[in-house]
Amino acid sequence: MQFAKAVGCAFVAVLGLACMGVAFTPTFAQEPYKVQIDALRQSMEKYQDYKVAVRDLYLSTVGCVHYSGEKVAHHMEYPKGAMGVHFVNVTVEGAPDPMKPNVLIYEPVGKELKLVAVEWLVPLTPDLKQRPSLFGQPFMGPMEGHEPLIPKEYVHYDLHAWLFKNNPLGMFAPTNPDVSCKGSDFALLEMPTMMRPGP
Ligand SMILES: [Cu+2]
Repeated sequence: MQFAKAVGCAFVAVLGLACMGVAFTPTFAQEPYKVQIDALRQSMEKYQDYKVAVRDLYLSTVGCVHYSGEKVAHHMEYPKGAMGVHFVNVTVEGAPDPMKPNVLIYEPVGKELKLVAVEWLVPLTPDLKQRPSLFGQPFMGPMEGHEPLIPKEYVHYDLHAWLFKNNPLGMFAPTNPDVSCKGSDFALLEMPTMMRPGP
């Protein structure tokens, strides 16, 4: 098996793509959805100016969220890295719309906020019969809300998409080791949230 994995990695390396563990979908898995993802990126481009996002009711939750990579039993496994500052639009409701994420994520860089990712946050409600998925990616969760910014009673699924900054862990990984909160006065080291049972 080790040999097979090594060969697989070599093959992937020849293609110039990342080879990594099984925790995340490799970058090339997004290929069948390239057109859809490109269209999404294009429609989100206007939010590179955070003021445009705020006017469209994506409101800042201020804290720049990052994780140490510490593993805790029954909690989400977040590799060391940051998410950034979440701007949440609570007026976007219902089933996740691939073209209308309800969260935008910014990285503080100098005096600027750089748009790096989008996220879909789906609350676990009794009418939700199965794990949501977009772009062939099953959402992570269900998990409790991310304290201290989101109350832990807010049990939800989520999916991140690093549309505007490459993530070496993959387009849909939850954290990005290349994103930093060092430029923020509001950096928040979060504990990975607790998992909850779901459909
Ligand atoms: Cu996030």
